[in-house]
Amino acid sequence: MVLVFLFLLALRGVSEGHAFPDHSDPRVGSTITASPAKVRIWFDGELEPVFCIISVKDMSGKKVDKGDGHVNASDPTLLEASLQPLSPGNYQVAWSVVARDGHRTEGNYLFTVK
Ligand SMILES: [Cu+2]
Repeated sequence: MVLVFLFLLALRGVSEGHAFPDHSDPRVGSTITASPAKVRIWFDGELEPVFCIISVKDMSGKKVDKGDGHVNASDPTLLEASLQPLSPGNYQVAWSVVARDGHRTEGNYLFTVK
């Protein structure tokens, strides 16, 4: 009984490490003066490309990314999407990823184009 419990604890230890954003471009909450070509989010661990989603919308909910959101082929910690030309305003980036340990994390943030 005790051994089983210890074994479960060990498994749990191994499964830690789902991916969280480390930094992004544009940065969270930032105001930038030019329309960026892309949104890029770097995570603190490698992602499972098939299960990762990124979308960018304006405040009316209109999609402004080009629908090409993907994990970068040469950097499995980088999730990115190309953008249509953005007019001044606020934009929301939403992301949902699965890390190599199979755990999903998701979140969103805003940036402003001036
Ligand atoms: Cu995890």
